[in-house]
Amino acid sequence: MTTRDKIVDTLEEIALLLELKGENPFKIRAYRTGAEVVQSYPGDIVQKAADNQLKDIKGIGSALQDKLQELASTGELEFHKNLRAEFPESIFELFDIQGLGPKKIKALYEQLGVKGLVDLQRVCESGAAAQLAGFGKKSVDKILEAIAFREQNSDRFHQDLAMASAELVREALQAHPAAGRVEAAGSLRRGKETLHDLDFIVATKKPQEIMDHFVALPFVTQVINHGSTKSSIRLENGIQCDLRAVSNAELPFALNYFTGSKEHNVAMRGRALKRGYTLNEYRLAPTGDAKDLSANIHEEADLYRALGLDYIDPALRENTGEIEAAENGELPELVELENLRGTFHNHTIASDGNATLAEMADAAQELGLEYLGIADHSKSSFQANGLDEKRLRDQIAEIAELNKTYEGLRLFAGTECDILKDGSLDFDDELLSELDYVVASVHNVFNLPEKEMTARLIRAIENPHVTMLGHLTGRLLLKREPYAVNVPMILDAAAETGTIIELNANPWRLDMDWRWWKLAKEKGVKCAINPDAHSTRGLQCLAFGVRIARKGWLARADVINCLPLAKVSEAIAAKRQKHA
Ligand code: DGT
Ligand code: CA
Ligand code: CA
Ligand code: ZN
Repeated sequence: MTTRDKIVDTLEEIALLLELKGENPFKIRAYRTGAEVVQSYPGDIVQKAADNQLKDIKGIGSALQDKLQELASTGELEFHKNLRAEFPESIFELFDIQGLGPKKIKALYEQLGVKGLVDLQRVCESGAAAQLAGFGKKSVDKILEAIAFREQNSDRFHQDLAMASAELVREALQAHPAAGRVEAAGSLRRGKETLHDLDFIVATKKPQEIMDHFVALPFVTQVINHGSTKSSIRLENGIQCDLRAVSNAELPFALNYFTGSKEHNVAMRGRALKRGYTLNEYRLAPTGDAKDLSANIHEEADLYRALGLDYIDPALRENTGEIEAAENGELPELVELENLRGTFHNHTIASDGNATLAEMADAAQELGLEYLGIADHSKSSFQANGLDEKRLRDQIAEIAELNKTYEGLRLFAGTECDILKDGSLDFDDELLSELDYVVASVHNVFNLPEKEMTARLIRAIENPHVTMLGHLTGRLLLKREPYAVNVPMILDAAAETGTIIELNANPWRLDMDWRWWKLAKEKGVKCAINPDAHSTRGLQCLAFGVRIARKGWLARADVINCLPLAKVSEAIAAKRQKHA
């Protein structure tokens, strides 16, 4: 059976391949839009497609309807297969390289026969790539750096892919009649920003049966290890998944151990020893005449209690003070997805998004949000079709009109304003003052020395119209390093001026990094969890943002988009008013 994800992936792949062929942009956009629609459609779109019932769905033209029917009913698409056959499989590797878009990939492929990463490295090192129009020595050096970076990180994955895969595995395991509790562990459960492999624990009386079932699942492409209580497989997308089978009684200990982190485990074991116990993945056993507590431990919470601790949420298990806080009853009550009432920093077709204002607003309402901030790019981001003054003023008016038509949803008019090289902003203060809020972000000149970059950001922070700072370090996880910036100095400036810092929830960014949020919170800096959505589906990235906020010890009170509409309106106006 075809899944929704498979359809979405296929449509997106077609769009990429058509770009490589230099096809008409409208045609390409039709596939991208189709992918969005399929992804976000509330009903069973796979069934509808198979039944050829897509006629009334906006965003799916007649040509696409036929293709979707074929795809949904047969699991394959002739058109897609033929397209793929025109290019080598390895061509997709090139899309993971920072600085390479479809145009450059096309030139490399057609003129130098570059079929994948190995070829790319060769033509960059030989000097051949530098001869191509639009390349040059500098950009070739950058590509070589990007290849090295990619290779260093080739065994790690982003959260979105990992979570989708984990869901698949969990369901397949749970389906086995001998499976008791099935729990995700490891970095997935801790909500790490990128992951190396997935770890699952299953409670069962028949471990061998579960292992045999696991290694034979339909999406397994490689069996790395097949044992009687532990096995490892590789999924179609390259992700490794480890499974351990334990008894019911062992489950809390195994779950705790395999959730990690290693550092947290070491601290827990040390604590147990001091209290007269050994702790491992199977049990907590008295070493001397301490009382045997095993009979009382059914859940992880019981284990923490046995060691004199409050229950520690997996997000916090990085040995960065959580054990001391748990001992003293000082753990924060972490923010939850359900606490979010709205969000800022979202794009529309006016810049580089692919949904209209109204489509974004509808999607936000469907998610149950009370407010949605629109922050399209500013004019210097011409590559993202940034708005100039005139277009932004038109958008402000359009948002005001739309606000009259919605009940229960308020749109905020904002901008994602470029911070220019010297720290000045892309729009003047007069225009900025007409907006409800401003996200200020760096989108070019990433290579300044730390001191200059920090001064650049602080200058932007000192502008009373800058409500929040977007994606603080510009990193693209597993693709582009963060630029150099002194984060504590930025936090001080933000605290002093009342500037909010964004937690960009896109799984490629997750920026500002979770390791800094505890410090930010101590300094009184507020967080905005922003999906940086470029589509209606992009709004769902909020869930990734919340996972990272939890890793950063943030509570509801630290996150401004947990505020109801009236309060958040005050919060985003506060800085400006202070300086008026
Ligand atoms: P990853 O896979 O690199 O994204 O991160 P993890 O944390 O999932 O690491 P993984 O899969 O190697 O191991 C899962 C957990 O098992 C880890 O978080 C803690 C526990 N663990 C693994 N090896 C050791 C070890 O040598 N000592 C201790 N104390 N715990 C370990
Ligand atoms: Ca892991
Ligand atoms: Ca593992
Ligand atoms: Zn941005």
